[in-house]
Amino acid sequence: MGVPVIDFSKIDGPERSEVLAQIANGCQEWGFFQLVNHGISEELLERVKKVCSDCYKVREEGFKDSLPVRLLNKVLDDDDDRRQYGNQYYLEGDEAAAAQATQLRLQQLKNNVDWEDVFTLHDDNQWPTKAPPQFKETMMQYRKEVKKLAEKMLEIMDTNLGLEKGYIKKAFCGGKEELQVQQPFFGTKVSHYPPCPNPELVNGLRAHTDAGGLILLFQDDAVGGLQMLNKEGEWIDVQPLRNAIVINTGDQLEVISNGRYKSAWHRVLAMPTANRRSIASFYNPSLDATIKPAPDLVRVPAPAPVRDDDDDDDGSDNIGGDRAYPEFLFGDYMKIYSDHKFQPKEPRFQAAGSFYKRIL
Ligand SMILES: O=C(O)CCC(=O)C(=O)O
Ligand SMILES: [Fe+2]
Repeated sequence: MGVPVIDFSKIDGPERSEVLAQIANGCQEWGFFQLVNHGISEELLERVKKVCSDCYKVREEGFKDSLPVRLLNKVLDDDDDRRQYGNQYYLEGDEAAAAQATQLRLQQLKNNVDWEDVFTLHDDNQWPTKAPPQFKETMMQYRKEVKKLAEKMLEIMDTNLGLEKGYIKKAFCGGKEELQVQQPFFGTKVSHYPPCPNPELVNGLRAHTDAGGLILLFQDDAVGGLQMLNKEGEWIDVQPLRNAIVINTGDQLEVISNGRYKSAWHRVLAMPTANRRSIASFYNPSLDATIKPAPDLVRVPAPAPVRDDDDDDDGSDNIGGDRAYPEFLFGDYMKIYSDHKFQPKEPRFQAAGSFYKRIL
């Protein structure tokens, strides 16, 4: 079984409450779900696929000289040399140490590189110079549509979390939406995962949780490889589904929802023979926004009971508050994330939180 698939066309009809419940379940129980009939036209999606695939035909040569390819070749060459000529450990007769050294190099490769070629688009980016015709026009149109979908989805999350409509967007603007000084950051990462001759030695993209807010992914129709870690701790496929949009929630929605929406670990496996295309759009807070749990989602300590003889009061509300996340600047979080993307998120929250306290 794959991640939940939700028919989004029913959100504005009589079945709205069922769809809201499906989305709530996707956010709370999975952190990943897929939308079909999401309102972005098939015609536009077909054009997006075409221009992105054409783009990679142009970039293909460049990948042959990229870091992952060079590192993989180096590990394989070293291994060949070792087998052919023996290395220092072999010469000393220590085969176990020789095998261990090889293992270490392989592990380093797996820990340090991703078998992917990517570039990112945002509102003020330089457009790729070697892009095919219609790339810019198509991607601008696509980004506009996906951004609209992101904002609609965030309002649904407001409703599902019992927050005032527009709360999350406003939080992404540092609470100053109307001043237009801090705007959410909206980026689109165009990724290509070329075939990998040794998929057992390297990942397409190492396991991580996403740093930001809401992620809307338009993945390949046919070539799989994306997996998420479910609540039971199993890696399961995010199954390719033609022209669907995959939604997942990032670390900042985990904080704002005070842990109700946990960002899920995910990874991309390298594929031995196929090219995989994916286009991930990130709707993130402004770098200047202060992020913290929504106060309405934090239980505050109840006032002390006035009477001692109140037998009905079992004190269950009086738990001293349950705020599970610190307050921090999203920009600080991103700086920490850039060096610790492939590590657990909790120390990142703590580090950004301590930094914030120090500058107050
Ligand atoms: O390529 C994909 O399917 C996922 C990409 C991803 O997880 C990311 O860019 O953070
Ligand atoms: Fe990701």
